[in-house]
Amino acid sequence: MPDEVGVGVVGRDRDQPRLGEDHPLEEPGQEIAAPRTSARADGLPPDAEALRHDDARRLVPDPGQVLEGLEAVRKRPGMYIGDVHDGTGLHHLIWEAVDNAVDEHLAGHCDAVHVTIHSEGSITVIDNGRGIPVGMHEKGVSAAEVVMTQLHAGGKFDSNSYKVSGGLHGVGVSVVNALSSRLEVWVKRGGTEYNIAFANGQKVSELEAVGRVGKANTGTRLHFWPDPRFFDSAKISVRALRHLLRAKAVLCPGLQVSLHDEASGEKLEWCYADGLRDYLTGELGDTAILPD
Ligand code: 0RA
Repeated sequence: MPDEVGVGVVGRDRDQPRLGEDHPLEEPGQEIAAPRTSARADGLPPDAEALRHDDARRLVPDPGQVLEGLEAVRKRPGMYIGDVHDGTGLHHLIWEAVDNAVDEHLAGHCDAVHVTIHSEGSITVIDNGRGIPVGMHEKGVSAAEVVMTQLHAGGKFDSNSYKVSGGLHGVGVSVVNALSSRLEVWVKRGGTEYNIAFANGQKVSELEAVGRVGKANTGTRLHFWPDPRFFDSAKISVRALRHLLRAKAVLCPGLQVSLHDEASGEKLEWCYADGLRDYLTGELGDTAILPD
């Protein structure tokens, strides 16, 4: 049904954050920093750094970009990911992770994204994009750590080579980290596999090389455990995910999208070489298509 496809692309515009999403972790009387502002509403110095490309096209921290830490997300998750009560917020974590793969696809660097819902409720999203950048900057912070711990206040990266996919986004994959009790990141890039881990948004192990891979074997694996303290319902709707992932596949011709639900054993896969045309042809079956 065509309206099912819309599930993934029509959604609440996160440029219009929901207000008044009180959260149990929030302490009464605390000032809440407004998200996505170009100046810091929280009074902290605007010296947090994002990433930019340097002259040699390496990703380096960009002191010009205003970022917020993850505390704002943990205080008011609903403002960043939607309703935390009806399950849609939980799905937004997965969507945010998947959209990074879609961004890589749109940039011409990724043709597969695999989502696994593990039986105990954690989620793995694997893509074969370029891999989250792993370069270090002089303060000893890796680019991967910046990506996972800094909230991008006004769009992901200003680099011309990296665009935001769905229009719903802009805060980035760091919200997944902010709202997960644990997050493990595995990056394959430049012939090396790296790992870095976080708990409750805080780094618990440094980015380190954990193995060698072929140079052309690149990509990112995110394994995260959504923190049940942030979500009233820990139940992931496989049906909703199915619709979203199929919509992503329809809208990204050539992108192979798969979903593995470990609890039921169900494995689904979508790839529409010719996008919407293939999808509609499949839906219409034998119905005559005019003009021919
Ligand atoms: C920042 C910059 C670039 C890629 C990514 C982040 C990236 C993030 C995620 C999250 C999941 N999968 C991802 N894949 C890529 C651009 C990298 C470059 O210029 O080489």
